[in-house]
Amino acid sequence: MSESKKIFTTPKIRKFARELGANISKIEGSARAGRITEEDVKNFVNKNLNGPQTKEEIQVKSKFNHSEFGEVEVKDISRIKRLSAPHLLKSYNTIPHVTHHDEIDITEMEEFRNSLTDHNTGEKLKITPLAFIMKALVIALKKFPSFNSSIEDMNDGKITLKKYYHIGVAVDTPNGLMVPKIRDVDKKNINYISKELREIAQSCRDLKIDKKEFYGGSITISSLGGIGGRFFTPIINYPEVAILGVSKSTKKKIYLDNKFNVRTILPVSLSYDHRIIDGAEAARFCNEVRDNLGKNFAYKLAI
Ligand code: CAO
Repeated sequence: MSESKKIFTTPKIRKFARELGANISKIEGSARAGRITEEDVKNFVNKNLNGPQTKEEIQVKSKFNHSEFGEVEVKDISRIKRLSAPHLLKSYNTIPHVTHHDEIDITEMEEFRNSLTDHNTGEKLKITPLAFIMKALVIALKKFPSFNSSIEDMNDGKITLKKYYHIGVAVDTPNGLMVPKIRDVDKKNINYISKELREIAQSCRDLKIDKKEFYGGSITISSLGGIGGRFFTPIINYPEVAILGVSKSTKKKIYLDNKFNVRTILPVSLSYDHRIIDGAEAARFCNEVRDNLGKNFAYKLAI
């Protein structure tokens, strides 16, 4: 394909291709006058996913015939996994990731969360810890705007700083991982955010969500807190520049005020794009999130 080939498509399709990590200049358009459609982008992504790319890959692939070693079953990989694969690969291969781990004392936050009741019925409110974390994150994003940014092309020397606070949340579904956005978290209270998260996660699991909900985020939270584990290294959701991994909180004995105390400790793992964010800035950002969930009681303002 020649370098000077004209590309006929809409800005929306260009954006769609970019989000999937597909090079639009390599896609053949199937519509009138060679116009590239959304279907062309999907076909291109699928084709590139299925075919080995290099001689080495072909060699490695042909080395294994797993059925020689015992019974196997070959199944289709889900469509969502196939669509997200190039996106993940692009992030992993192009962004220099560093992951900063920290532990946050959320004892008071948990006491506060568990004390919340409905004004009318007096019943205990069921609010996910994630709603508190989202609020704490937004306050930190306001103080550290580079975490709420994107770079399209390092060579053009430009960074886009976002003035909105749309937090992506990784949702585990039977079909694979989806990352819808909770929009304008700065303008919503914790109870509302918690409800919205429940509803949006259900829509993902029922495959009843519009794909536009997956675009235009500030930063992503990947929470394994309801499942288990301690610390992991989340992959940044390109074109964002950071992602906060949240693990399961546990009770720990901590030396505090000259004695051992039992405290609730939340492990977090912040992966960031080292081209934009330095290690010291990441540590300060994490301190800010920690203080917002801890001694600043910032979440109390957001009820
Ligand atoms: N520590 C301890 N307990 C936690 C916790 C944490 N960090 N986070 C949540 N919990 C508790 C919740 O309070 C809830 O307890 P109750 O049932 O007693 O109320 C329970 O764990 C289950 O939570 P949940 O996972 O159903 O709900 P959530 O709001 O915490 O999370 C969602 C919502 C959509 C993020 C989650 O369901 C999910 O899909 N998680 C998986 C995400 C994933 O796969 N990430 C990895 C991607 S790879 O980077």
